[in-house]
Amino acid sequence: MTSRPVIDDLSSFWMPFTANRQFKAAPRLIEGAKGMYYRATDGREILDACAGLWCVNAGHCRDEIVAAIQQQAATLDFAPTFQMGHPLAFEAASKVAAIMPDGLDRIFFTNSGSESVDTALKIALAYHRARGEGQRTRLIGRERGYHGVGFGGISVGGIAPNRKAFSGALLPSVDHLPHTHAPEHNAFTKGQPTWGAHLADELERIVALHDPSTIAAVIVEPLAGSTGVLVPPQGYLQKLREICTKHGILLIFDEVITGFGRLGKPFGSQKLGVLPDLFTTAKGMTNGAVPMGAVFVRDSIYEAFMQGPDGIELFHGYTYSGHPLACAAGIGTLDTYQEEGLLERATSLEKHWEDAIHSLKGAPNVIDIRNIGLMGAIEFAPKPGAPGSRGYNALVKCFEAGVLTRYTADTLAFSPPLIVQKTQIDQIFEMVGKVLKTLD
Ligand code: PXG
Repeated sequence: MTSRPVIDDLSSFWMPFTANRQFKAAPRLIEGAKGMYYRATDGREILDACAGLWCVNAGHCRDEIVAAIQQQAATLDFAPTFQMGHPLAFEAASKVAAIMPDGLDRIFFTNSGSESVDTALKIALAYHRARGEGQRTRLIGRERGYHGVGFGGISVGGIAPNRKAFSGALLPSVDHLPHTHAPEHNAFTKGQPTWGAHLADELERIVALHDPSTIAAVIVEPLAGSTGVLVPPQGYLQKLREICTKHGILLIFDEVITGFGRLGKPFGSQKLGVLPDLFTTAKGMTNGAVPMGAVFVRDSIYEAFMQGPDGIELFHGYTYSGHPLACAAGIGTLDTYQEEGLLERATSLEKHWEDAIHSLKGAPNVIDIRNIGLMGAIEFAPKPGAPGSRGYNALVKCFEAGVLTRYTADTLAFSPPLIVQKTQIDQIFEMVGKVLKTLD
């Protein structure tokens, strides 16, 4: 295959979550990838310290996944899953159900994290209605939560800029828990902070305010990822679980980032020791190779839908739910994870990772470092008069130095592919350390 020439017209593509003018004036373009590395269009190798966008958990262009997608594209490109089926969708669902905690193995396929979130919220509402509790319509999210960009997701989400332009059209009947970020108590904590479990008690206050019988579900990321890796305080998720159970409220964990090995167990809730009633996933499910997401649902929730008269039980779904290419990619990905022990590998690297990232304590402007599993974040003091500029400049300079990171406001986030070697972990933080010395 001949490679295409590098494009010089950047005008048509309206880039997502990007300062388009800034980017197009000084683009950073990637044209290839293998294993732990991207290749930029100028030929430089870039060490991937964030698994693309938290999704390429087995590393890039893995042979088994590539072959599975290629073969599937030539065998069955598309088949409907509305009133029809194709075997791969059932196989993919069963395989992934096998790594789920017992009792949480009914799977609704989507194409993204945003769709997974909106699907989970709709299942929660429809579940209560199916059981004769249709008055439970209220949803509780959390400040700083990121649940994608659908109207449901931004309504329960707590990222102010993502809501601002749409504030007149958000879902009604939503309330928010306070976020758990408290650097004044928890700065430089390794793993889960000891301070902050009481923040979950706010749920009792919100529940009492609205009356428990009106509340359908609470949705949180077990660990808030894209807002800057906020590790939940010890005991916090347990309290949320207890309060939800007490009041008959469904607990939804958004595991779009923490799913598929990021924290050293197949799912974050297993690492953190609390099981929700529904999970949302996407990212790591197909190693980023084909868009796919899924909602995992407790058997008892699924069964509640199967009690009525015969007919369509849930009026919801996507043309591409269970798309053959995504299913092939998902099966190839799961096989790769299992053959290489990747869903647990973060556990054996966690200490090395923790030591490496915390070695940057004391670097200029660093006010907090936090980590768990193979995730971590470095937070900077905002530059007076220019909040966010240190985070953005750090991202650009890291890319120039040869390492891909993510930033949100003044926080740099890290989540490398789970195949990362210890020497590469050391390289990541050496390069970042050098960059931090140059930030103004
Ligand atoms: N839930 C969570 C917890 C997420 O992190 C979504 C839902 C939405 O997924 P989709 O596939 O619709 O994008 C996400 C996505 C970042 C970054 O830079 C994070 C996400 C997406 C893009 C960038 O931190 N998270």
